[in-house]
Amino acid sequence: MIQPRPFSLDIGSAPESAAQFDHRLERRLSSLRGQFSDAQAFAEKMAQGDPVAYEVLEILRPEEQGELLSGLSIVHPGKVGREYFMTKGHFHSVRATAEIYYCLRGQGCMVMENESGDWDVQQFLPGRVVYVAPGWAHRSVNTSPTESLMTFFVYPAHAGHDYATIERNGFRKLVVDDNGSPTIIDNPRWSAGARTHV
Ligand code: S6P
Ligand code: ZN
Repeated sequence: MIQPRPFSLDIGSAPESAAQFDHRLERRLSSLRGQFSDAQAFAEKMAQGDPVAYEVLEILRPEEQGELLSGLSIVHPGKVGREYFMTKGHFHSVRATAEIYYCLRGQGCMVMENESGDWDVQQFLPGRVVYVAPGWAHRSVNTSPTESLMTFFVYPAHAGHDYATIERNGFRKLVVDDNGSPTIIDNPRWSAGARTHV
């Protein structure tokens, strides 16, 4: 068992010092297969290699109530067709758990939706906090053409992850590049009928 002990992290001055983190997860574009609306653009991008779309640096703690999990999410710049590189996105398995994201670098947005039919998109700018309310699925999108989007996240350690619900239909909304401007559009693949509660 990891004994509860206080600790501190330097994320303001040296967020790239990965040595502070216990675990590094790398997600390549292939792990987002089926999530981009332009299948041909996805195939073309994959033919050029399978780039790292994002990384997650985590502090490991016991996944139990009372603890908090925290770390850095780093979404690299890139596009598949008109859609920007993004995270897979998920609901928390324990729906009644929230999450805080603090943007350190870059620009982008957090796409969110709940199971009551509501959706929301909040902008990420350095210094801005985005609050993901309990019951809201969330996906980070990097809208910068050149810079990685770096955010610090913290959430209850017993939250768990439900990726399957999002993998089935994606999010209701997509963020696409419209002549250089990030624009929110409906996801043609999303259908309310196919959505099931877990
Ligand atoms: C976990 C938290 C983040 C994400 C990370 C990658 O609850 O929201 O650590 O895991 O931003 O996103 P995803 O959707 O691949 O887990
Ligand atoms: Zn989360």
